[in-house]
Amino acid sequence: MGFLSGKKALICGIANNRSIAWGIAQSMHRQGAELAFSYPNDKLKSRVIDLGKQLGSNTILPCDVSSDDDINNLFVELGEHWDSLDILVHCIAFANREELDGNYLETVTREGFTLAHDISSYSFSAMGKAALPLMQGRDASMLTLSYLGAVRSMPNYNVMGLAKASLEANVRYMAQSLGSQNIRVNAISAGPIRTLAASGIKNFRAMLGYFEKVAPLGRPVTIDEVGNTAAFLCSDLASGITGEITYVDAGFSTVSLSEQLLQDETR
Ligand code: NAD
Ligand code: 0WE
Repeated sequence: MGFLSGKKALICGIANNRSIAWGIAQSMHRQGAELAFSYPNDKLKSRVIDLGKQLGSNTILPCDVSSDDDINNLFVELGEHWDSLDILVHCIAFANREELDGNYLETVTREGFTLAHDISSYSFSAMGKAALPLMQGRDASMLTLSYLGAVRSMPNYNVMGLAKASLEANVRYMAQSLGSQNIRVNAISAGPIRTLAASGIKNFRAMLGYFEKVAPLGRPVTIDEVGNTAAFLCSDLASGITGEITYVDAGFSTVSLSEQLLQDETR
Protein backbone atom coordinates (compact mmCIF):
# COMPACT_ATOMS: atom_id res chain seq x y z
CA MET A 1 0.00 0.00 0.00
CA GLY A 2 1.36 3.40 -0.98
CA PHE A 3 1.46 6.40 1.33
CA LEU A 4 -1.17 8.20 -0.81
CA SER A 5 -3.69 5.36 -0.98
CA GLY A 6 -7.22 6.66 -0.54
CA LYS A 7 -6.19 10.19 -1.62
CA LYS A 8 -7.66 11.98 -4.63
CA ALA A 9 -5.38 14.39 -6.50
CA LEU A 10 -6.07 16.95 -9.24
CA ILE A 11 -2.97 17.65 -11.34
CA CYS A 12 -2.82 20.82 -13.47
CA GLY A 13 -0.03 21.62 -15.93
CA ILE A 14 0.74 18.50 -17.97
CA ALA A 15 1.81 19.44 -21.51
CA ASN A 16 3.65 16.19 -22.37
CA ASN A 17 5.61 13.32 -20.85
CA ARG A 18 8.52 15.61 -19.99
CA SER A 19 6.37 17.93 -17.86
CA ILE A 20 7.19 18.20 -14.17
CA ALA A 21 3.45 17.61 -13.58
CA TRP A 22 3.81 14.22 -15.32
CA GLY A 23 6.64 13.24 -12.94
CA ILE A 24 4.40 14.23 -10.04
CA ALA A 25 1.42 12.30 -11.47
CA GLN A 26 3.49 9.13 -11.91
CA SER A 27 4.90 9.31 -8.39
CA MET A 28 1.49 9.97 -6.82
CA HIS A 29 0.07 7.06 -8.84
CA ARG A 30 2.85 4.76 -7.58
CA GLN A 31 1.89 5.76 -4.03
CA GLY A 32 -1.73 4.78 -4.62
CA ALA A 33 -3.42 8.13 -5.28
CA GLU A 34 -6.44 8.39 -7.58
CA LEU A 35 -5.81 11.08 -10.22
CA ALA A 36 -7.67 13.72 -12.24
CA PHE A 37 -6.09 16.12 -14.74
CA SER A 38 -6.75 19.47 -16.37
CA TYR A 39 -5.69 20.71 -19.81
CA PRO A 40 -5.70 24.32 -21.02
CA ASN A 41 -6.83 24.06 -24.66
CA ASP A 42 -8.00 21.66 -27.39
CA LYS A 43 -4.47 21.37 -28.74
CA LEU A 44 -3.34 19.57 -25.58
CA LYS A 45 -6.61 17.72 -24.84
CA SER A 46 -5.90 14.39 -26.59
CA ARG A 47 -2.37 14.18 -25.20
CA VAL A 48 -3.52 14.71 -21.61
CA ILE A 49 -6.35 12.17 -22.12
CA ASP A 50 -3.78 9.66 -23.35
CA LEU A 51 -1.35 10.27 -20.46
CA GLY A 52 -4.21 10.16 -17.93
CA LYS A 53 -5.29 6.78 -19.29
CA GLN A 54 -1.78 5.42 -18.66
CA LEU A 55 -2.33 6.13 -14.96
CA GLY A 56 -5.87 4.74 -14.87
CA SER A 57 -7.67 8.10 -14.99
CA ASN A 58 -10.71 9.03 -17.06
CA THR A 59 -11.19 12.38 -15.33
CA ILE A 60 -9.66 14.90 -17.72
CA LEU A 61 -11.20 18.39 -17.54
CA PRO A 62 -10.59 21.68 -19.38
CA CYS A 63 -9.19 24.74 -17.59
CA ASP A 64 -7.38 27.78 -18.95
CA VAL A 65 -6.43 29.60 -15.75
CA SER A 66 -6.75 33.01 -17.40
CA SER A 67 -10.55 32.48 -17.21
CA ASP A 68 -12.53 32.71 -13.94
CA ASP A 69 -15.32 30.66 -15.56
CA ASP A 70 -12.89 27.89 -16.50
CA ILE A 71 -11.53 27.72 -12.94
CA ASN A 72 -15.01 27.60 -11.38
CA ASN A 73 -16.31 25.07 -13.93
CA LEU A 74 -13.28 22.85 -13.33
CA PHE A 75 -14.30 22.26 -9.72
CA VAL A 76 -18.02 22.02 -10.51
CA GLU A 77 -17.23 19.28 -13.04
CA LEU A 78 -14.73 17.61 -10.72
CA GLY A 79 -17.50 17.54 -8.09
CA GLU A 80 -19.59 15.49 -10.53
CA HIS A 81 -16.84 12.82 -10.59
CA TRP A 82 -15.61 13.02 -6.98
CA ASP A 83 -17.36 14.08 -3.76
CA SER A 84 -14.07 15.27 -2.26
CA LEU A 85 -10.50 16.31 -3.11
CA ASP A 86 -7.31 15.78 -1.07
CA ILE A 87 -4.54 17.19 -3.27
CA LEU A 88 -4.26 20.12 -5.70
CA VAL A 89 -1.09 20.32 -7.80
CA HIS A 90 -0.40 23.57 -9.70
CA CYS A 91 2.40 23.34 -12.32
CA ILE A 92 1.52 26.37 -14.42
CA ALA A 93 3.57 29.38 -15.48
CA PHE A 94 3.53 31.79 -18.38
CA ALA A 95 5.26 34.99 -19.47
CA ASN A 96 5.66 36.51 -22.92
CA ARG A 97 8.63 34.88 -24.61
CA GLU A 98 10.08 38.30 -25.57
CA GLU A 99 10.31 39.16 -21.87
CA LEU A 100 12.38 36.02 -21.10
CA ASP A 101 15.27 37.15 -23.28
CA GLY A 102 17.49 40.14 -22.60
CA ASN A 103 17.95 42.86 -20.03
CA TYR A 104 15.16 42.99 -17.44
CA LEU A 105 14.36 46.70 -17.53
CA GLU A 106 14.67 46.83 -21.31
CA THR A 107 12.15 44.00 -21.79
CA VAL A 108 9.56 44.43 -19.02
CA THR A 109 6.17 45.96 -19.90
CA ARG A 110 3.05 46.68 -17.84
CA GLU A 111 1.05 44.15 -19.87
CA GLY A 112 3.72 41.45 -19.68
CA PHE A 113 4.18 42.01 -15.95
CA THR A 114 0.43 41.67 -15.36
CA LEU A 115 0.14 38.57 -17.56
CA ALA A 116 3.05 36.76 -15.86
CA HIS A 117 1.70 37.47 -12.39
CA ASP A 118 -1.87 36.56 -13.38
CA ILE A 119 -1.09 33.16 -14.93
CA SER A 120 1.86 32.19 -12.72
CA SER A 121 0.82 33.42 -9.26
CA TYR A 122 -2.81 34.61 -9.01
CA SER A 123 -4.03 31.38 -10.63
CA PHE A 124 -2.77 29.40 -7.61
CA SER A 125 -4.90 31.51 -5.23
CA ALA A 126 -7.90 31.29 -7.55
CA MET A 127 -7.65 27.51 -7.89
CA GLY A 128 -7.06 27.07 -4.16
CA LYS A 129 -10.16 29.13 -3.41
CA ALA A 130 -12.30 27.20 -5.92
CA ALA A 131 -11.02 23.83 -4.62
CA LEU A 132 -11.95 24.56 -0.99
CA PRO A 133 -15.55 23.26 -0.98
CA LEU A 134 -14.31 19.80 -2.08
CA MET A 135 -11.45 19.86 0.46
CA GLN A 136 -13.53 20.48 3.59
CA GLY A 137 -12.56 18.19 6.46
CA ARG A 138 -10.02 16.21 4.42
CA ASP A 139 -6.47 16.97 5.79
CA ALA A 140 -5.91 18.23 2.26
CA SER A 141 -2.87 19.92 0.72
CA MET A 142 -1.90 22.15 -2.18
CA LEU A 143 1.40 22.30 -4.03
CA THR A 144 2.94 24.62 -6.60
CA LEU A 145 6.26 24.79 -8.48
CA SER A 146 8.76 27.61 -8.12
CA TYR A 147 12.28 28.42 -9.24
CA LEU A 148 15.38 30.01 -7.68
CA GLY A 149 14.82 33.10 -9.85
CA ALA A 150 12.18 34.05 -7.24
CA VAL A 151 14.82 34.90 -4.65
CA ARG A 152 17.96 35.59 -6.75
CA SER A 153 18.26 37.51 -9.99
CA MET A 154 18.85 35.22 -12.96
CA PRO A 155 19.85 36.26 -16.49
CA ASN A 156 16.81 36.25 -18.84
CA TYR A 157 14.36 34.90 -16.23
CA ASN A 158 13.32 38.52 -15.71
CA VAL A 159 9.60 39.11 -15.05
CA MET A 160 9.07 35.38 -14.33
CA GLY A 161 11.35 35.84 -11.31
CA LEU A 162 9.04 38.52 -9.92
CA ALA A 163 6.01 36.32 -10.59
CA LYS A 164 7.70 33.40 -8.75
CA ALA A 165 8.50 35.72 -5.82
CA SER A 166 4.79 36.55 -5.71
CA LEU A 167 3.93 32.84 -5.97
CA GLU A 168 6.18 32.00 -3.00
CA ALA A 169 4.54 34.75 -0.91
CA ASN A 170 1.21 33.32 -2.05
CA VAL A 171 2.22 29.95 -0.58
CA ARG A 172 2.83 31.59 2.82
CA TYR A 173 -0.41 33.61 2.80
CA MET A 174 -2.50 30.65 1.58
CA ALA A 175 -0.91 28.44 4.28
CA GLN A 176 -1.94 30.99 6.93
CA SER A 177 -5.41 31.37 5.42
CA LEU A 178 -6.10 27.60 5.33
CA GLY A 179 -4.14 26.38 8.36
CA SER A 180 -7.13 26.41 10.70
CA GLN A 181 -8.90 24.03 8.28
CA ASN A 182 -5.85 21.73 8.42
CA ILE A 183 -5.15 22.35 4.73
CA ARG A 184 -1.43 22.64 3.98
CA VAL A 185 0.14 24.72 1.19
CA ASN A 186 3.72 24.26 -0.04
CA ALA A 187 6.00 24.77 -3.02
CA ILE A 188 8.89 22.89 -4.55
CA SER A 189 11.68 25.05 -5.98
CA ALA A 190 13.09 22.80 -8.71
CA GLY A 191 16.46 23.01 -10.45
CA PRO A 192 16.44 23.53 -14.24
CA ILE A 193 14.87 20.65 -16.21
CA ARG A 194 14.55 20.31 -19.98
CA THR A 195 10.77 20.60 -20.40
CA LEU A 196 8.55 22.35 -22.96
CA ALA A 197 8.67 25.49 -20.79
CA ALA A 198 12.47 25.38 -20.97
CA SER A 199 12.67 24.72 -24.69
CA GLY A 200 13.68 27.72 -26.72
CA ILE A 201 15.02 29.51 -23.64
CA LYS A 202 18.25 31.16 -24.72
CA ASN A 203 21.42 29.41 -23.47
CA PHE A 204 19.45 26.75 -21.59
CA ARG A 205 22.06 24.12 -22.49
CA ALA A 206 24.87 26.35 -21.18
CA MET A 207 22.84 27.00 -18.01
CA LEU A 208 22.51 23.25 -17.43
CA GLY A 209 26.28 22.85 -17.95
CA TYR A 210 26.99 25.58 -15.40
CA PHE A 211 24.44 24.02 -13.02
CA GLU A 212 26.22 20.65 -13.20
CA LYS A 213 29.55 22.31 -12.31
CA VAL A 214 28.13 24.10 -9.27
CA ALA A 215 25.55 21.72 -7.81
CA PRO A 216 26.97 19.39 -5.10
CA LEU A 217 25.34 16.38 -6.78
CA GLY A 218 27.04 17.37 -10.08
CA ARG A 219 23.97 16.63 -12.23
CA PRO A 220 20.54 18.02 -13.03
CA VAL A 221 17.45 16.83 -11.15
CA THR A 222 14.77 14.69 -12.81
CA ILE A 223 10.98 14.97 -12.93
CA ASP A 224 10.92 11.72 -10.89
CA GLU A 225 12.89 13.35 -8.08
CA VAL A 226 10.57 16.36 -8.07
CA GLY A 227 7.61 13.95 -8.28
CA ASN A 228 8.71 11.91 -5.27
CA THR A 229 9.19 15.05 -3.16
CA ALA A 230 5.76 16.29 -4.30
CA ALA A 231 4.14 12.98 -3.31
CA PHE A 232 5.77 13.22 0.14
CA LEU A 233 4.76 16.88 0.68
CA CYS A 234 1.14 16.13 -0.24
CA SER A 235 0.96 13.05 1.97
CA ASP A 236 0.19 12.69 5.67
CA LEU A 237 3.93 11.98 6.17
CA ALA A 238 4.39 15.76 5.80
CA SER A 239 1.52 16.68 8.15
CA GLY A 240 3.71 19.20 10.01
CA ILE A 241 4.94 21.06 6.91
CA THR A 242 3.10 24.10 5.51
CA GLY A 243 4.00 27.49 4.02
CA GLU A 244 7.36 26.00 3.03
CA ILE A 245 9.49 26.21 -0.12
CA THR A 246 11.38 22.90 -0.50
CA TYR A 247 14.41 22.94 -2.82
CA VAL A 248 14.82 19.96 -5.14
CA ASP A 249 17.88 21.27 -6.95
CA ALA A 250 20.82 18.89 -6.37
CA GLY A 251 22.03 21.39 -3.74
CA PHE A 252 22.69 24.21 -6.25
CA SER A 253 21.18 26.96 -4.11
CA THR A 254 23.29 25.99 -1.05
CA VAL A 255 26.68 26.65 -2.64
CA SER A 256 28.65 29.90 -2.45
CA LEU A 257 31.68 28.92 -4.53
CA SER A 258 31.74 26.02 -6.96
CA GLU A 259 34.44 23.47 -6.06
CA GLN A 260 34.94 22.55 -9.69
CA LEU A 261 35.11 26.12 -11.01
CA LEU A 262 37.63 26.97 -8.25
CA GLN A 263 39.83 24.04 -9.29
CA ASP A 264 39.63 25.15 -12.94
CA GLU A 265 40.85 28.62 -11.86
CA THR A 266 43.83 27.29 -9.85
CA ARG A 267 45.05 24.99 -12.61
P1 NAD B 1 5.62 22.49 -19.05
O1 NAD B 1 5.66 23.33 -20.26
O2 NAD B 1 5.58 21.03 -19.22
O3 NAD B 1 4.42 22.93 -18.09
C1 NAD B 1 3.92 24.25 -18.03
C2 NAD B 1 2.42 24.12 -18.11
O4 NAD B 1 1.77 25.40 -17.90
C3 NAD B 1 1.94 23.59 -19.46
O5 NAD B 1 1.27 22.38 -19.30
C4 NAD B 1 0.99 24.68 -19.95
O6 NAD B 1 -0.11 24.17 -20.65
C5 NAD B 1 0.57 25.30 -18.63
N1 NAD B 1 -0.08 26.61 -18.81
C6 NAD B 1 0.46 27.76 -19.30
N2 NAD B 1 -0.48 28.71 -19.38
C7 NAD B 1 -1.64 28.16 -18.93
C8 NAD B 1 -2.97 28.65 -18.76
N3 NAD B 1 -3.32 29.90 -19.12
N4 NAD B 1 -3.91 27.81 -18.25
C9 NAD B 1 -3.59 26.55 -17.90
N5 NAD B 1 -2.34 26.03 -18.04
C10 NAD B 1 -1.39 26.84 -18.55
O7 NAD B 1 6.93 22.91 -18.20
P2 NAD B 1 7.39 22.57 -16.71
O8 NAD B 1 8.83 22.91 -16.69
O9 NAD B 1 6.95 21.23 -16.33
O10 NAD B 1 6.63 23.69 -15.85
C11 NAD B 1 5.79 23.39 -14.75
C12 NAD B 1 6.08 24.35 -13.59
O11 NAD B 1 7.39 24.09 -13.10
C13 NAD B 1 6.04 25.82 -13.96
O12 NAD B 1 5.43 26.54 -12.91
C14 NAD B 1 7.50 26.18 -14.04
O13 NAD B 1 7.72 27.55 -13.76
C15 NAD B 1 8.05 25.31 -12.94
N6 NAD B 1 9.50 25.10 -12.95
C16 NAD B 1 10.13 24.64 -14.07
C17 NAD B 1 11.51 24.42 -14.06
C18 NAD B 1 12.24 23.93 -15.30
O14 NAD B 1 13.45 24.15 -15.38
N7 NAD B 1 11.59 23.27 -16.23
C19 NAD B 1 12.24 24.68 -12.90
C20 NAD B 1 11.57 25.14 -11.75
C21 NAD B 1 10.19 25.34 -11.80
O1 0WE C 1 9.62 28.81 -14.98
C1 0WE C 1 10.29 28.46 -15.94
C2 0WE C 1 9.83 28.79 -17.35
C3 0WE C 1 8.41 29.25 -17.41
C4 0WE C 1 8.00 29.81 -18.75
C5 0WE C 1 8.50 29.36 -19.96
C6 0WE C 1 8.04 29.92 -21.16
C7 0WE C 1 8.58 29.53 -22.50
C8 0WE C 1 7.58 29.77 -23.61
C9 0WE C 1 7.07 30.82 -18.75
N1 0WE C 1 6.63 31.40 -19.89
C10 0WE C 1 7.08 30.95 -21.09
N2 0WE C 1 6.60 31.56 -22.22
C11 0WE C 1 6.83 31.07 -23.47
O2 0WE C 1 6.41 31.66 -24.48
N3 0WE C 1 11.50 27.82 -15.72
C12 0WE C 1 11.96 27.69 -14.36
C13 0WE C 1 12.38 27.31 -16.79
C14 0WE C 1 13.33 28.40 -17.13
O3 0WE C 1 12.97 29.42 -17.93
C15 0WE C 1 14.04 30.30 -18.00
C16 0WE C 1 15.08 29.83 -17.20
C17 0WE C 1 14.64 28.61 -16.64
C18 0WE C 1 15.39 27.73 -15.69
C19 0WE C 1 14.14 31.50 -18.68
C20 0WE C 1 15.34 32.22 -18.58
C21 0WE C 1 16.38 31.76 -17.80
C22 0WE C 1 16.27 30.55 -17.09
